[in-house]
Amino acid sequence: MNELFAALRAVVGKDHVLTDPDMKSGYEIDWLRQYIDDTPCVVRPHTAEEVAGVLQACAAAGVAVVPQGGNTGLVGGSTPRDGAVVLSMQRFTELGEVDVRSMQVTAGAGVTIEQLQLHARAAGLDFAVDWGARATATVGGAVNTNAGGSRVVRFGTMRAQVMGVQAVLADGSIITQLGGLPKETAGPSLVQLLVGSEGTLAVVTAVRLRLVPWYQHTAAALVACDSLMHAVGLLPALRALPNLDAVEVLLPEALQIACKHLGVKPPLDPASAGAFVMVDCAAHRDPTDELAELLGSQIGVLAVGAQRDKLFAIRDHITIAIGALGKPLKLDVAVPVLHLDRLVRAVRTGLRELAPRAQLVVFGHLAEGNLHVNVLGAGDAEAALKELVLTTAIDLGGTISAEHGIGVSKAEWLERLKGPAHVAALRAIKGALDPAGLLNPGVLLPVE
Ligand code: 2HG
Ligand code: ZN
Repeated sequence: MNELFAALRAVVGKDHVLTDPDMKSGYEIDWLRQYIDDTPCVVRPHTAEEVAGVLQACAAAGVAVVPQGGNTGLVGGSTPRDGAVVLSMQRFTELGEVDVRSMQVTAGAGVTIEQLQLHARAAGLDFAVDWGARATATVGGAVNTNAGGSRVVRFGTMRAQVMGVQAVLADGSIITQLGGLPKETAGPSLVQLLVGSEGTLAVVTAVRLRLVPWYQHTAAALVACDSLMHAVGLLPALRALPNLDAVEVLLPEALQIACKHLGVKPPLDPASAGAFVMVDCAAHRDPTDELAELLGSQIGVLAVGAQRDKLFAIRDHITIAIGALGKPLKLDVAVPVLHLDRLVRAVRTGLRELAPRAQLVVFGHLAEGNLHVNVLGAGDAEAALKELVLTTAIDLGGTISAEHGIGVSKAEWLERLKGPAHVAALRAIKGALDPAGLLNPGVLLPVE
């Protein structure tokens, strides 16, 4: 190891190879304290060339590398395991000038989503992908998980924002595709191959991103629905709203615990409905009227100005509120929206049988049929519950990861979702780009 430390210091400088246990500890555990393991060291390069040097040094020592951004992942994809070195991307904080003609910007992998949004807004534009961990989550992590969040209904996932990347391959070679051409048919897109690759194919150092208009007028509503079916039934009317920006769903427990955590009175009594839909509209002109019209025939509250921000603060705090109550089983599934109700009914039935005292907290992104199934206090039943939720999602034509990624949490499940031919093709790509298995082993594909 000492030889490796010396080689790494020669690449990034001695201040950026952390071996002291206190200095390393924050990188060895994820924000929700779900995944924890030791790393021999944390390396913090600053340039793509330094990343190349780090990868070459680690390859020579036969030590694997776990790339890490803001460490807000939920599936164990960016915390160390089996003695791997942590490659922190925190120092890639460069933000290029916003090009208002092409509506694009280049951001370093370590730029946080919030920094990117503020930077875009200073130029009158915005960055579309948004979720609660925006202050810490980074661009690199968002690319690697194909992050989604609450505005996918309007702008798509991270994949739709990525116009180019700079990335370092396992052998230290550097691919730079930051031109941001909206049209190009020059073979398959290596850039898009890296989106959702969870640090297993390359280390993304910079990203060329699409920006969107900055809609400064917003109006939101919380709608009480008898059931999840009722919530799904609202989708056609919601999609017809000209300025629809987000359609989130909260089952009563989620509304309850987030409000309790924040110490605020729930805007609607959680016990009064089977599901709550949180809608956001954003436009260049006040969109309150369109939302008020929709609400006319529903039970709900309209929230504008500071009230709108308070409503979405409740939504943004659900994960933290759950985390404050314990260490949950966290699953991120999606099914065709028509089957959402069946999914939740199956989960509730399974829970009654397997862990009747456990607390179920379900919320998510209604338009994409994406539910975050969180179970607190499942104890020994966790594995059986995971099996139940993931199998049900697959059987209903859905997926075991809609936006959090596969990580180590669901690597064993990928083949059940995708089938052997698909996984063999992914393995072939991995083997071609990273023959020694240096990059994030155990993530996405189980170690053979
Ligand atoms: C969200 O939608 C995130 O807030 C986190 O995807 C979901 O905590 C979760 O399960
Ligand atoms: Zn989410």
